[in-house]
Formats: sequence, C-alpha cells, structure tokens
Amino acid sequence: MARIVIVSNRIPATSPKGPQAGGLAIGLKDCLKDGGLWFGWSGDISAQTSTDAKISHTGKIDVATIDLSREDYKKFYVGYSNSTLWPLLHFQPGLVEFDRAQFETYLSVNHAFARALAPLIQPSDIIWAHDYHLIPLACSLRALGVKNRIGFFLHVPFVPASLLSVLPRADKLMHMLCTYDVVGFQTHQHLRDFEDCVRNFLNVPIEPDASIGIDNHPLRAIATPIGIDARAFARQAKRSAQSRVTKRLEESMVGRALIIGVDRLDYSKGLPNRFEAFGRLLDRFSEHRLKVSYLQVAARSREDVAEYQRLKRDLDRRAGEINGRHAEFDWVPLRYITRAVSRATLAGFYRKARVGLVTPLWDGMNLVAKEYVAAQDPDDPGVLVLSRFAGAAEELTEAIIVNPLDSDEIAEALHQALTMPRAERKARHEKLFEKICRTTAASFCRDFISALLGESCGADHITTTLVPTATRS
Ligand code: ADQ
Repeated sequence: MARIVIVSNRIPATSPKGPQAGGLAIGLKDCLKDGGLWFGWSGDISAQTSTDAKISHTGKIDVATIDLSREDYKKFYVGYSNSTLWPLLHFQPGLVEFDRAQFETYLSVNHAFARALAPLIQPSDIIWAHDYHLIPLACSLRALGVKNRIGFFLHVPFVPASLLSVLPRADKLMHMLCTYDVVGFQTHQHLRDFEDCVRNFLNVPIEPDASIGIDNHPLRAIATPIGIDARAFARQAKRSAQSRVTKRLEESMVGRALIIGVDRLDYSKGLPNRFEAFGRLLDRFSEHRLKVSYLQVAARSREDVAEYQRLKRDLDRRAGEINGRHAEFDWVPLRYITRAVSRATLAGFYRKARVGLVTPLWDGMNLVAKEYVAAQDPDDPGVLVLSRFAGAAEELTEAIIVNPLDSDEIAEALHQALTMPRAERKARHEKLFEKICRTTAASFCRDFISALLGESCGADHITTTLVPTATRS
C-alpha cells in the first residue's frame, strides 16, 4: 500500500487547542486514519523560513512542519494567497491586489515547502497537495527530482477564463497547475471552468485520451465533491441535543423558532446580505416578529487581512442596527457570536434550528450545509436555505435555493422555510440526507486517491494529455 503524504498550508493537529473553524481539516481527517505523513506550515513565525521540517507524531500520523519568516508570512499568506488568489477565486475581482514581489514570494515559499518535504519522500509515496496556497508545489518538487505521483485538490471554486485573465501571470499559474498528475475540483462547473482555462491560457484542446506533442505529460482532471461523515455527525447531533449547552439554548428560545448560520467570518460567506435579509423578514412578514431568533456563529478568521477587519466592523454595526430597530425588552432577534464553537456544540444547535441559513456569495462546497442536514431529526427536520453559488447547491437541490445577493429573495425563502408543512420538510430532508450519505469525506478521499493511483474512480472525470505551450519553447 502506498503511503499517503498530505500537504496543506496549515496542519490541523498543530493548531492551537480549542474549536477550529475550517473545512479542509474536517474533510481530510478520514484520509490518514490508517497512518501517513501530513506536511505543512506550523503556524509559527521564526526569524527565517525553515529549511528542514520538524517531525512529531499524532497517533499513526507523522506530522512535519516548517516555520515561516514574518516577511514570507506577509507576502505568501496574507498577500498573494489571501489578498490575490482568494478574492479572485471567489469572484471578487474588485478586491484582488497584485504585487509582483508577493507573487515571487508565493513561488519561493512553495519551493521552501518542497525543499523541506523532498527528503521525507519515499519512492512508493503518493503526494496530495491541498488548496490555492500550493499551486506551484508540484513544479518545485519536480525541479528537485521527485518522481512520485502528485495530486492537487482545490477546495475553493475555480473561475472561468474571462475572470482568470484579470490575474497577471495567469498563464504561469495554469502551467504550474498542469504539472500535477491529477487535479481535483469540488463541482462539475469548476471542472468545466478549468477546461476553459486550459484551452485559453495553454492553447491546448481538451480531447479525452488524446496525446499531444512530444514530451507530453498526462493530466487527469476530476470533479469529486468533499463531504462529511454524515451518519456519525447525525449520531453526534442526537447526543448533543441532550447536552447542557443545547438545553440552555432551547430554554433561552422560550418556544421561538431558531434560524442558524455558521461560518468563518469571511466576505465570501455573504454575511452582510444575510443580516439585511433577516431584517427584511421582520419588516415584510410581521407574523415572525417575537416568534423567531437568528443565531449567527461567525468565527474570526484571517484578521491580518485588512478586508476582514473591515467586514467585522461592518457586521458589528449591522447587528447593532438590526437589534436596535427590532428588539423588544424580552426579545433579541439577532444573536451574533464572533468565536468558534466546538463541533459537538454546533451539532446540537443545528438540530434545534428550524432553518439552516447558508448563503455564501461564492463557495467551493460549504460543509455547513451538509452538517445542518445531517444533524436534523428525520421526524421533524428543519429546512436548509442555500445559496445557488455554494458548490453544495449542485448536489443539494431539495434545499430552498436562493441568490445570495437578493436579500428580498432570502427573506422570502426564510418565510417559506418557517411556514413549511412538516410533510414537505420530511420529504425534502429524506432526499438531502440520502445525498450527503453518498458523497462523504471517505468517498471523497477514496475517489481522489484512486485517480492518483491511476485507477478508475467513482468521480466524474476527464482525462487528457497536456503539453502546455509554455513548456514547448
Ligand atoms: P471553509 O471556507 O472553511 O472551507 P466550510 O466548508 O463551510 O468553509 O467549512 C467550515 C467548517 O468549519 C465546517 O465544518 C464548520 O462546522 C466549521 N465552522 C465554521 N464556522 C465555525 C464556527 N464559527 N465555529 C466552529 N466551527 C465552525 C473551504 C472552502 C469550502 C469547502 C471546504 C472543504 O472554502 O468551500 O467546503 O474548504 O473543502
């Protein structure tokens, strides 16, 4: 059996204690249950970016980490990764910053990852890199002579060529992406957008199994949605519903219906529009006044990036404004917490919520949508209101699907969800639950690893052989 080497920017096991908010760790926990190596940034800043990895062990997993220098952290992580690529890949070209020095640091930090990782690689290992921080990693590893199979999964959306063309050096980025043996995306739409970019930036036609040029490099691109262990999460939710903290929440509701939102505090999650929509629900459907409360759990995230600081100030103001306008002495309509909450607690809260409100402006998948569905009581389930621009909307079509920019449409969806008859709630939930049990964290890992091993896999995929024009000259 090949050893699996996961590479991601952050290593979950070495993150500070306490609840963590972030989808990547949740989706990959299963993948190394039989052991393997997980490599990434320690989360620590040192005088210099490390040249060698520090090794530790958690259970059967070997964990290898490097530290970053402050300058590399700023240019690689805060800069190119989160102020250039993140807004671009979330369809926010107006927020994209570009600085050539940051791009160079993005490449050099990937090279530092590769230099520290290469000595740890055994001949039969397969290497699986995760997310937009690590697009150049395969190029760097190949330059150091690593011959193993290397795959890449993009957790966030991919964009059409017309949008990628906004980015300086987009052709170089595409070329680096195509150095991987397998590239995976969350949805068919992202896969189609990738094909579009291959055609446009690399001038390579997509012809399944076609061989192009001489020193050709076969690339397999697949769409395989990430998921959760839905049945285990459902069991957790049932247990958590009896916990002291869930009981406290329930008592505080005094019979009112609960709407819940759970997100990292990120501008891609559509929180300002969501707050606005809740205000409109109370304005337009007055029967819900005093009868409903909306709990938004928003874990602070990337606080070094200026745009995130602005977002937090904006939401603090909006929350105050909504409560100031609508609250009564015995009713706080909007409860807003800017902290992470443990998964066990979240599971119980989801189960008590009549509506799960998941309205990102753009999102690779969105695991909160799946967690909310998993947590429901099948005999009296709540209703998922879901953005059409979350990757999850491609699968979860029995949710009430909304455009997250249209606060009135969200308010109408909330009204529909709050008044939906039980029989319809049960029928929708049954189908949704069946779907989230089909595409799980385990099936995601299995499909991707099969593709990387060159086997046929459950995921829909295209296989093509690419010789990017950039490498021909
Ligand atoms: P994220 O943007 O982090 O992940 P998401 O898929 O919603 O988004 O995952 C968040 C995870 O963190 C969930 O498991 C959720 O329970 C947890 N979480 C969120 N807010 C929390 C809070 N306040 N307290 C505690 N836990 C919280 C990225 C992509 C997504 C993609 C995932 C996985 O942006 O599109 O679905 O990776 O591929």
